[in-house]
Amino acid sequence: MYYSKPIKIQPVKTQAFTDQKPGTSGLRKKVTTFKQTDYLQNFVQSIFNCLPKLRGSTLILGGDGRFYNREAIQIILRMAAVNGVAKVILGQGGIFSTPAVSHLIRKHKALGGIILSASHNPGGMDGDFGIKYNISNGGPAPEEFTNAVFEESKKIKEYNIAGVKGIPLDLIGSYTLERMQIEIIDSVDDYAELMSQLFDFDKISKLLKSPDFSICFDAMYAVTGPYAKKILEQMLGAEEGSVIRGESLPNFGGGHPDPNLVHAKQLVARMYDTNETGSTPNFGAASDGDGDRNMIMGDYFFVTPSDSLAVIAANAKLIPAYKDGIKGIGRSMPTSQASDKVAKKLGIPCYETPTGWKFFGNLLDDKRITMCGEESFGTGSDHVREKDGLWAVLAWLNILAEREQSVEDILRQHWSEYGRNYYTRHDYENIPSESANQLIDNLQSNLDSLAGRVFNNRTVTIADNFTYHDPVDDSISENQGIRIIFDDDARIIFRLSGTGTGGATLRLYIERYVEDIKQHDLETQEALYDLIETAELLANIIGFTGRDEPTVIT
Ligand code: G16
Repeated sequence: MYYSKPIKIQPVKTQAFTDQKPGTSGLRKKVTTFKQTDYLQNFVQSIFNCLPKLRGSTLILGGDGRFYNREAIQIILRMAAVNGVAKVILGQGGIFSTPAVSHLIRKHKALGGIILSASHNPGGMDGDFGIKYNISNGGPAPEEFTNAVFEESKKIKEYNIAGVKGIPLDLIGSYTLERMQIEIIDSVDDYAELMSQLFDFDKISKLLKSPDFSICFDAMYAVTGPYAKKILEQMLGAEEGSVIRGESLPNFGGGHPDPNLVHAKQLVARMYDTNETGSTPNFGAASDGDGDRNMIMGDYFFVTPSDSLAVIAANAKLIPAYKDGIKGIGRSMPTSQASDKVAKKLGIPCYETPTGWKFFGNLLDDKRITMCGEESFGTGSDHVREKDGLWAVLAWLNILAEREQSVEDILRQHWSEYGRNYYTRHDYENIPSESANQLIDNLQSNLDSLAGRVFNNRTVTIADNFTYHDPVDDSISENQGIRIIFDDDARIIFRLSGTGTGGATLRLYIERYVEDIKQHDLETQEALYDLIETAELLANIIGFTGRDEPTVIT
């Protein structure tokens, strides 16, 4: 046991900051911003001040291991200790993936959890850092709470922090800080145990040990490395080396831990054999900084996140945890409508929510949906209240083990049954916020005149800014993205990202549904060419941003 020396606490006087407004998923800023005197402390105290049940509570704490993770953990522990928290369950070395925190909050019936991550944003001393509070259902705090924290952060005058040194973070065991108990646990064990309860590990293991089947999982030097090594290699028997870039590094090896075709270059090279080794794995996947995102690939084949959700939902009964069927599906508004087709066939509802996992929480808690997903490489189910990268990987492996077909064959069969939703997202990153806002304002002011107009032979049926009415708590979220919907169900959507830290990112989402199997072989950008042209024209992207092409296409 390690006991810190108790000392008398005096609140520390502080000046409020005006920029601590949480975005799509918590507060994300440059490390340099977080390292300003009192910046993190103010935000943490603001969270604590908004938690009436904090005294005597248990909190889960951990982060994705990015630069500043360890210092931030020590600060939060010292603050929790003198703000009345009874117990903190902490991941060894300060590490937990986001879905692991969500699981532990639920398992221990904790008041909530604090996750330190800027997700897929780059790390390192000039990179990004982030902090997010998850509530007792294990999910991200709803807007009502994050708005209250922001209001608190603008008027905060003092915070409480123990004047003791921190505790050693790397040794599993029980510690005491002031009167608060700290339990340091293995970061992976509980999560791995949960996965083994959901999926058919015997079947997956047989597949992974078969000489005809190999996988490549790219952990992008981020948090999932140890999780994937333990689950895929040690527990399921995938060949050693199946997990690449599996060490967790504070700067993610200098890369951008975003699992997409642009940033997961090493995985893409293997799956398309661009280095001409003469062999490709049968299945490929990548996960992001904090382990909640996933990208799924077959050999020479990319599965869009929207299709991935649809395929997992359509095949859910093949997975032990969902063998009795699923109750409903949730997807964010910009996510393709592929899962709507599955829901229709299954005779279950499909809910359309704004971007942000927090909007699925009520639907999951109310048992209206079992699975949900987003175009932004997020997929998950009611097993936790976060999206879950490795869960999606295991779901796919379980389906592959049952169906004994390739990833591509499964997709082609899916399209032949449900039709294909061609889908792309174009990101214009780091544009001046003023230009981005002007572009959106301009679009907004033209919306009323769009219905009925014809562009490239399509007639606009709906042009609006998406408003979500939560069917569970009746809350209303406005301005969630501009939608232009056409008479053939094609859609063009514009919104500004809520997760960036520099300037603004314009996201343009394009979708077109094609039922005819003879047209399922088009290249995606080609299939959507006329809609992309219409979108650029409608928004005058070049005029407002000066950019004639996106920075990232997924
Ligand atoms: C977060 C949210 C997701 C959201 C994504 C993109 O993911 O949890 O729900 O879809 O951001 O948001 P935006 O388009 O506003 O950048 P993560 O993985 O960054 O936590």
